[in-house]
Amino acid sequence: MFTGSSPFADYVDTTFLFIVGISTLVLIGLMGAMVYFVFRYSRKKNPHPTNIEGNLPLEVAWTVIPLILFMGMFYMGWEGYKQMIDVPKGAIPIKVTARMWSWTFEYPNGLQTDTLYVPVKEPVKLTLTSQDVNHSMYIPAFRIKKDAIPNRENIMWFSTPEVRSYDIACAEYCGLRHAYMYTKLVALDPPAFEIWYRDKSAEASKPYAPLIPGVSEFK
Ligand SMILES: [Cu+2]
Repeated sequence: MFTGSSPFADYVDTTFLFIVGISTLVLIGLMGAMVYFVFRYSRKKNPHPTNIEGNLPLEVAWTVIPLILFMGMFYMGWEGYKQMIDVPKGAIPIKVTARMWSWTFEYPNGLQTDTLYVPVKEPVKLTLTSQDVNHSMYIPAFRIKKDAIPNRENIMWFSTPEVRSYDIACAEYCGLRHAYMYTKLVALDPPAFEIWYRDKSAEASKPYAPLIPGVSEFK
């Protein structure tokens, strides 16, 4: 945990800690008050129940403070969501098809692979769908997840910070081999990516045109 990447990881982690922090404070406050009342108003100490009629400042406080806290959580969640749906212009479009129990990635020229190769630091836009049941594409290191649903296209985007590989998992129970529905995302240097893309396209007899503008100088 907290070694995430992609443009969202730090923001998601901060939001997560913020919510867990507030929840912890609320838990401690509630439990503390409960235990205090159990002793303070036990039968021994308070044999005759007192009837308490309203307390305006207290009622305003317990309405307004949680309202501010919860609106704060909502705001942070909304801000994060906006970053995730705001796909940068020029992102490399890749189609993702899920099925029981594997993933296929299709590049703009029709080249298909079962491992997702991308150039490092370039924004990538995934369009997800499914051939059978509901799946969900989850890249834990990037803190992003999106459902892949039959007859529907969902969008997500990311960019990778470094040259390395990352896990991709299915996060929606989709049958017997759901737990094995893993693949990898491999981030390559832009020239290495273009070489990979050119060679794989040639193998699959697909037309090749560079995906990253300005990276045509590789040998
Ligand atoms: Cu699945």
